[in-house]
Amino acid sequence: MDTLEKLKDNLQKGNSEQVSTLTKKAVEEKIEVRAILDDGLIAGMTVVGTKFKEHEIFLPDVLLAAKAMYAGMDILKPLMIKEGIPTVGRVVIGTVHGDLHDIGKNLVGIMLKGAGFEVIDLGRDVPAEKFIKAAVESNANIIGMSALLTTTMPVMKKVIELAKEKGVYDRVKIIVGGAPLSEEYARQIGAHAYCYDGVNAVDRVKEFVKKK
Ligand code: B1M
Repeated sequence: MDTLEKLKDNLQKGNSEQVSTLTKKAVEEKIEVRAILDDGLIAGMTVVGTKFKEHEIFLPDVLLAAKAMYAGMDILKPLMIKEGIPTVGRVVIGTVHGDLHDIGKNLVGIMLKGAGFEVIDLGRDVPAEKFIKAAVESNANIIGMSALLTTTMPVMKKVIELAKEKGVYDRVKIIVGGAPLSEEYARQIGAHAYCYDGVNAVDRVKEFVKKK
């Protein structure tokens, strides 16, 4: 088994210490950060999701896997954020109200920081009003929302409606992401862009900031 396969395997088992050690090993082996993320950590988490859906594993196992995912991300974070890049725009980011999934949102935040954006991370379970207030107070260019549950996707629409009501919608671009979302859904609720992963989010945000 190579290092990435071991990483994927240990993430599934929720072995935080092993995940930390193997992530360091992968970095030492000069494996690209993107590959460590996609083929090691995210690949492991995808298997966890499938097994959880099929009742092969249970919530405590998913929690352990999430903890292990953070152990790996802690190693990669400084490598993903390049130093000394000037701020090219400001993004308010958060996981919507009722939703506690923040791994994807945090990854997107790290990548945006790495691309030179100032990121104001509101965390998870964020009420609609808080997104709007933070965007107004910080004079942000972008609001980014994440949702991982079909039951919390509609909260994004609430935030967009509130942005329209408060006159924020025309001067701030709203991006949305998360596993259950789609381009179609984003269009339906009036988001300016759907982003399928962190790299895509960085590209879309760059486009918006350039156009301003
Ligand atoms: Co839960 N969970 N979970 N979970 N969980 C899912 C989402 C689920 C699909 C699992 C399954 O059944 N297969 C399912 C949802 C089903 C549905 O809605 N139809 C589910 C469920 C049901 C639940 C609970 C209800 C379980 C329960 O209590 N019975 C519960 C809900 C709690 C709540 O939120 N209120 C719950 C709880 C949890 C944990 C707390 C244990 C844990 C989260 C820990 C944490 O985040 N700190 C957890 C986890 C880890 C998962 C899975 C296994 C993995 C999610 C993840 O982190 N993926 C997940 C299954 C799955 O998605 N395959 C599942 C890795 C991450 C890098 O990907 O988040 O998709 P992702 O982010 C990607 C892109 O989507 C995109 O870029 C990221 C990087 O590539 N992206 C954005 C995301 N946000 C973006 C924002 C952007 C742009 C791009 O712009 C702003």
